[in-house]
Amino acid sequence: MKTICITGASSGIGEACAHELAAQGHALILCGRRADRLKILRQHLETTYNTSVLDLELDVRYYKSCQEVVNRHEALFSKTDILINNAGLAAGLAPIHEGQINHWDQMIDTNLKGLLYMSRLISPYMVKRKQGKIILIGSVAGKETYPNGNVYCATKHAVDALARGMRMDLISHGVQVSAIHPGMVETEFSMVRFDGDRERANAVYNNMTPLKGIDVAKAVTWMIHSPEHVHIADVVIYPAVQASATIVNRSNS
Ligand code: NDP
Ligand code: 8X3
Repeated sequence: MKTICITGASSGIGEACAHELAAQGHALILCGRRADRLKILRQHLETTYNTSVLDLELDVRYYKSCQEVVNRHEALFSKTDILINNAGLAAGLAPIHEGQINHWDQMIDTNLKGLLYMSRLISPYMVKRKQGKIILIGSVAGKETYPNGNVYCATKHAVDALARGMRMDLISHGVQVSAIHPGMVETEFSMVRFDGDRERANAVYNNMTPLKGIDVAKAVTWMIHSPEHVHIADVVIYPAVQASATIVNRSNS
């Protein structure tokens, strides 16, 4: 049984990870801004799997909030075996000269700074115990760029760079850093990106079968449960019909 912290557990990939890992008997710390959702999820996981779950309302964009939460629950956070840095979003899809500053701030503050804050606060406990895994949820957008993806792609490229840099810094301390880079996953991601425009969000997955959160969660559990001598460092996972950020075969569905 491991103690696992998941950021952004209130929907999508993070929520799927919570289900999968609770089913395997792990103790969970679930973070996100939507406290109501996390509470319902905690109750469901506790009753279904009889496992220990702590739900924490947290906006990872604010270092002081992250610090306060980690300090308040230090007894638990100091035992974190695995940190899954999943909280993130794309806001908008616009050419650079039309991009909205508030979108850029939100993506940079969440995808990049939030990941850094949580890693900075929790990794010292792992270093002290000489064990731990940090899993970053990157994206195909961190391996390639695509038109109008500019700032989102930049944040995910930074996640890719951080995965490599953090891996180098922490390996001698017994801590592994891994990254998973999914292609298209049907979650709330596109609804968030297009600010609740359901038609636009649904069109992203027209005539193709995207990944589901659970598909990424399975890759996470594969990383977590790999043998002691194995470190799965970097994984790209696509839907069967996707070949790159922009190449998707929509002709066979
Ligand atoms: P969802 O929108 O379904 O989930 C995003 C999660 O992030 C939610 O739980 C949300 O919780 C949380 N979150 C967002 N902002 C914050 C914040 N400031 N503080 C704390 N939590 C936050 O999308 P996905 O599950 O798809 O996204 C999860 C990750 O996967 C993201 O990093 C995304 O970039 C990445 N990804 C997604 C892909 C896709 O196609 N869906 C493909 C590749 C990568 P709340 O709103 O309650 O705070
Ligand atoms: C999410 C996948 O292609 O919309 O990271 O960037 S994509």
